[in-house]
Amino acid sequence: MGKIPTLEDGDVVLTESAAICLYLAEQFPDARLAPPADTRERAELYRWLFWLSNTVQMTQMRRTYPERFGTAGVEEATRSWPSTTT
Ligand SMILES: N[C@@H](CCC(=O)N[C@@H](CS)C(=O)NCC(=O)O)C(=O)O
Repeated sequence: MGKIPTLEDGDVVLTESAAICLYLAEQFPDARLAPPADTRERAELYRWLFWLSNTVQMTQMRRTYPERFGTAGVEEATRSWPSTTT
């Protein structure tokens, strides 16, 4: 089964959007896609990337495909999101 998104870069085949973002930032440092390593700003990048992939995506998947997951807890989880995401 195909997986979206998928990045192919030579021998590297990578899924997971957060991993792809970090990989691209490391491959193209001159583009300054990510703050420098070992900084508070870099930590914030990790925070939001993991929040998106661990919290938002899972809740959205449960909302989009309720037949796979059921709906228990979805409304409660969505209410806790910051207002900019609702
Ligand atoms: N955790 C993955 C989620 C990827 C994902 O859910 N992709 C969707 C399309 S945007 C998908 O493949 N949906 C089809 C399915 O789950 O069957 C990521 O961040 O890349």
